Amino acid sequence: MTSATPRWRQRPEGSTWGDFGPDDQLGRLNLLTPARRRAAAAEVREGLAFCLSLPLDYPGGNKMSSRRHPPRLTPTDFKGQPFMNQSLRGADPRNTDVICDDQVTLCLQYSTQWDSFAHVGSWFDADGDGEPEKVYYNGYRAHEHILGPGDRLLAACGCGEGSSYARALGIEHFAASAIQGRGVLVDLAAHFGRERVLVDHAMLMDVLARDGVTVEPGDLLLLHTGFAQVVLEMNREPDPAVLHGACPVLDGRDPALLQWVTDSGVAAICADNYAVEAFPAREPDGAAGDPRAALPLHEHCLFKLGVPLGELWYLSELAAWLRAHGRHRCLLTAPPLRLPGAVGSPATPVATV
Ligand code: UVW
Repeated sequence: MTSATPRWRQRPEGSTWGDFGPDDQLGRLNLLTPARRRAAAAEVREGLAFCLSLPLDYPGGNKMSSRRHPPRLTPTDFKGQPFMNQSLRGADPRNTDVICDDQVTLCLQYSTQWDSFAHVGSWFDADGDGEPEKVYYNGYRAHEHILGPGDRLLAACGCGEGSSYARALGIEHFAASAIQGRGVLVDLAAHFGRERVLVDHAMLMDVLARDGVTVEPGDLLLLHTGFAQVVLEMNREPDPAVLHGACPVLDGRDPALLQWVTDSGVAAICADNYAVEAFPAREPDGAAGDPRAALPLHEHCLFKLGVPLGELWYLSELAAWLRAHGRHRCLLTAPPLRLPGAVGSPATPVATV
């Protein structure tokens, strides 16, 4: 989506807006260059592949988030007939074919998922008129680019009343970029176990040092916390009381941690927990009434830097294999659905070692 006039006059402090081009919609995924993909491919030594997705009907139910429901499969309809186990003999008695054809109602951020940059924006005075407005990465606007029910421009996208549609920053841009590069796994679960621990910058650096993990610009960071394993063990009946207190989470309120995300050059952060960071984040220092993000790591990554976040990935088998073999890296291939206008997407990421 090219712009005749700049969408912003001032950018958030510490943001990368404009650095990848005035109309960029990929952020740090721009760092996944051919050279970096070749380096990632060099991590393939055994030819073993790991599926990094949960079954998409996990966690189960909607107790973890009342607005997100498990997928619901139904058959497509053909002239009033559900198209499951349909014989084609009706069309021609010689036909031996039996056909099934289905559809799904899918909350795109229910299970293993990517967050696009349209997932979290912020109130920010991008046009410098002294009044904040609702904006997203690189200055794309609510109601002009990111559309929801009641937005006039929905009709121009061919969307019906009550629809939503990201005219910019939709997940299809990530899909078209393919998201393939070097995954670097940090095994927080191996150090902190299954207790809820807020991992700040110092703790993360300690884990990196103790495990000899090096993170380089353009790496896709994989944070193994063990949370998805606990979810799996609950067998589609998640206990929110247990899960809200389970496994390490990043302390998104730690400025040093956010600065490390900036300085490290990571292209994306993917975790096997619910939101990568603690949600709600701990209360910040300073006056209680000061504006602040409830999800500060989301704000830093999705809104300011252009660093995609992956959530509820399944990393336990990969983490165990890497640990057993004294390795930390893999080739990671993780495109979302190429679904135009969506703000999130399930993924079936594959790690190859
Ligand atoms: C929110 O629910 C706002 O975010 P996420 O699913 O990315 O944790």
